[in-house]
Amino acid sequence: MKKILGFLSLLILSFSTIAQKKYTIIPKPLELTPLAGEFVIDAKTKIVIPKGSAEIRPLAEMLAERVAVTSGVTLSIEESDAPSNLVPANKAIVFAPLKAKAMNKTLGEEDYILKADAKGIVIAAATGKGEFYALQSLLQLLPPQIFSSSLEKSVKWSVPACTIFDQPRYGHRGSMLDVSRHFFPVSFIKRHIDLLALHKMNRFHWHLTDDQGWRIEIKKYPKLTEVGSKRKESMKGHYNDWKFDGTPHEGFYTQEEIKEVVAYAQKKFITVIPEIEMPGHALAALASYPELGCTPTSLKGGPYEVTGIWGVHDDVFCPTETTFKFLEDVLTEVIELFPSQYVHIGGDECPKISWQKSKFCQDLMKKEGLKDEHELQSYFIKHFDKFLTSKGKKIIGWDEILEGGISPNATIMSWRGVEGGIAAAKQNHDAIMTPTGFCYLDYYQSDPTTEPLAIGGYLPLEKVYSYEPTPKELTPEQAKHILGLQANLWTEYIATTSHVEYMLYPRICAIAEIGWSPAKHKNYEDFTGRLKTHFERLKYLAVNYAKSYYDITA
Ligand code: TNX
Repeated sequence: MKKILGFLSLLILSFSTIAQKKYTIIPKPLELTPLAGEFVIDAKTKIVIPKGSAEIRPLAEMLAERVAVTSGVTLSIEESDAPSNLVPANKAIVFAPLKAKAMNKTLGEEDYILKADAKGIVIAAATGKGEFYALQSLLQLLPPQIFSSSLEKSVKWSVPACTIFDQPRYGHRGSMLDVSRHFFPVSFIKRHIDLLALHKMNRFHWHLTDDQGWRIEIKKYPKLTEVGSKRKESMKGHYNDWKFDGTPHEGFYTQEEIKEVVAYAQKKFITVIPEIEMPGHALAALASYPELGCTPTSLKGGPYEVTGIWGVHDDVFCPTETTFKFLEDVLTEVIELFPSQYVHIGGDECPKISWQKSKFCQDLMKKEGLKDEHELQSYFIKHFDKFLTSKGKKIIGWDEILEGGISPNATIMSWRGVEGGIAAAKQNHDAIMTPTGFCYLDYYQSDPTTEPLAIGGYLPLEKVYSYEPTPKELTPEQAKHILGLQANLWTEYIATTSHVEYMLYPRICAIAEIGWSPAKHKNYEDFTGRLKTHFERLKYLAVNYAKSYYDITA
């Protein structure tokens, strides 16, 4: 008897794991109810969209395109008057627009419902964005070959039956890419955006300026790209033991290219947030326009140069009228290009030496009643907070902008740990969490002796996944200021696009799940179980994910 019971429970267990394996969506949906059966896409399947919906047609086309490329079947797209019935039928995949309530839920702008059974599929949302996320889930319910770029023979294009109600936990699910230390072409930025969308991430923070290169065309100041986007050579090797590589590095995005990327991201429901660094990390700008520094030449004595050395540099923007006018002009062009409500103005790692040595700065501090250089930095940031607020924008700054007094409308990006985010929330300011210990994907993900050279640190996948963005010490009211989290990729040691992907994947999948799924559902084993199928998807997408992780899911 015991033996039979044991055998039966083993059978049930293996059935349930098989059942679980069919539903391997990353990030994990809020509610997913497995059902028996499956829907199989074939030549008779049609896609139904609401009549005249300019927003939904492209989503139907995206689905049809995937199916056509991988299966060779061309699905018809039909318009219907009222495809708002939530009962799957007629071998159709129906995009149903829902205004308010459905399945006793009130749908927010990123929420969706997906129902699949043997008769068909209905995906429903109140907005195009919700429908888009439903589509991402539908693609992940299909076999991984759906992501292939060529015809995949002998695949059964089945979707396991289920009901999903899904909703994100946080509003900011971001990825920051540093294109200053190394430049990456528009084609790669678009691919990066596609992959973020697959993971239901919604913010792309584009770090466009730094000491090592200015990467955005500004019409009024052409030297920013003529001079500032080029450096003679770069540091090679680690801090303790480095040489110059003797190879020039350059690149920038024209305004036309920026517009192209922003429009592309919009179609994938991703907001692009530009970052223009100030007052520190400014050497590329100073090399282009030396009058923006506190001295005519660099503190070392020679001319300002776009540096190839990583780290923090002492030459920074001087808070003069000339600099303020320059940065206002730059930001005026920037906000024309980026519809994002937010503009990131940097604010991190600004050494104060040049300000301490400058008579102009010391006089300005006396005149304005500023007691130290931190307050001078705050005066600088507040000026641009006011400027951008007057243009209807909001600033984001790295957590150093808390020092010397926070700007009235600033959102804090907490990177030197979580304290900045906590302090911001306690002062009724919004915060985005990007602590180095959990979100810095430029850190080693495995044994440094076998990994490509990285900046340092140690941040394996499991540690990333363990991150909880809302600090316990906040009251529920204060916790509302935690807008979400972000994976940061600084690229001092990352020179190629395939290396970028190696550092991002799969760790950014964990960031995506933390941003989307409720904390109470967090389960590392379950996540890595789903990751096994996700690796197949990434393989078909030709993503150079870190293969070392494959074993953990075997
Ligand atoms: C600190 S994070 C920086 C970057 C570096 C990064 C390397 C931040 C706001 N500033 O300039 O690239 O560390 O991990």
